[in-house]
Amino acid sequence: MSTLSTDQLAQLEQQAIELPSWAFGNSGTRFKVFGTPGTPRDPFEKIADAAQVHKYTALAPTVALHIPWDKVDDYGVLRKHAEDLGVGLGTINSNTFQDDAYKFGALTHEDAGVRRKAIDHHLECIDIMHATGSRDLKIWLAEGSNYPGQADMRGRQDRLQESLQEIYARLGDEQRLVLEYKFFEPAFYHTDVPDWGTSYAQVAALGDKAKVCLDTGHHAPGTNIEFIVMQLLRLGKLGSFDFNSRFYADDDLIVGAADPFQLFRIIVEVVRGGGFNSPEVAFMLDQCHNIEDKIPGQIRSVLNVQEMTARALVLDHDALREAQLSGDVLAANAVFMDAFYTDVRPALAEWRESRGLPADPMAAYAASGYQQQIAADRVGGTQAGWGA
Ligand code: PSV
Ligand code: MN
Ligand code: MN
Repeated sequence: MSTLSTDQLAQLEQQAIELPSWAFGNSGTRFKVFGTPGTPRDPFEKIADAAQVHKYTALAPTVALHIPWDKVDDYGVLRKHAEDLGVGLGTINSNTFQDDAYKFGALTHEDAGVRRKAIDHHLECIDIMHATGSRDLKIWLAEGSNYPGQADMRGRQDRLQESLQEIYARLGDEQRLVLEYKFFEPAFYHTDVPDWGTSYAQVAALGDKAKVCLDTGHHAPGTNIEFIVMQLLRLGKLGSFDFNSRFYADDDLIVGAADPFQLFRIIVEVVRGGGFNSPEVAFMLDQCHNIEDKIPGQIRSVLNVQEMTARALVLDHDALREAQLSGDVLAANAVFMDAFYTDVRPALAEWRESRGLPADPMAAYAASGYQQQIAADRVGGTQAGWGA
């Protein structure tokens, strides 16, 4: 008998994980950016690579763009290119962190002229969303200060709200704004959107079309991220996930690599809170592949999410509830751990084959020759954007 029921497999079939275009570009640290043979030279090639991930997994039907890294003359043409390859364009990510004008802030800046420039960039992103058919505008802000006394933190919150209101007012009826938080970096003393509470307060003041984006790498060590997931779902404000792994800071490593148990715990709360396969919650990767090949890195990542989702789905909620109600701490924990330790890999491999997919997507991609082909065809791939 399969480890996974027909109903669980039907739920897994609906799973969609958006890929970031920047995962396919070269990236690195402030010490060195290592180039990878075959790296895409433009947004069209990034999308072609992303389509490979979907081809072998059926898990990644959309690709997120980052503006201006993925700027093109005609987004209709880019959209058609994606659709011809079997994928769609997803979230549009704004960028107010690579321009000299933003040294002391963008949406929070004291100078109205700088705020205008940053707001206009977001309005341009919304125009792009209309052309790409994207629903979500994702805003991550690199704003804050390095020294106590440097900035008027209160004034910056007020200006942030004002700027966001102008952006929010431009959204179409079907569009949303998701505000991502991050506890530090590049600012080291204070960050203007450091935590879910601040993001929640800012988006709650905007309206229903504004939600919080939770990036798994953006918390202090030891943070109970699944609690935040539970709370945001409870409040109806969890808009999206940026999945990745961290050991030390914002490491952007492969999701599920550092702590698969944490990923499992997060997905258990997503399922519990009705966020799984809900249009309200977008699942996205936000990763870099500094030393490994990028396409297999992304294949590994979506498979990790699928595997932990399958384990979360086999959790016996009735048994868990019974143990909780009877105050049987150890029994409750044992039910929880039983699900986590269930090896769903053979059942997933069999199920993939039954749907005409490769049982082992990593091996199928490696055998396809695509990696060798792009290495031969593409010369001079670009960086993901950082430092570009
Ligand atoms: C910077 O921390 C960051 O990694 C954020 O997580 C954004 O989502 C991403 O860059 C892309 O802008
Ligand atoms: Mn992120
Ligand atoms: Mn990050």
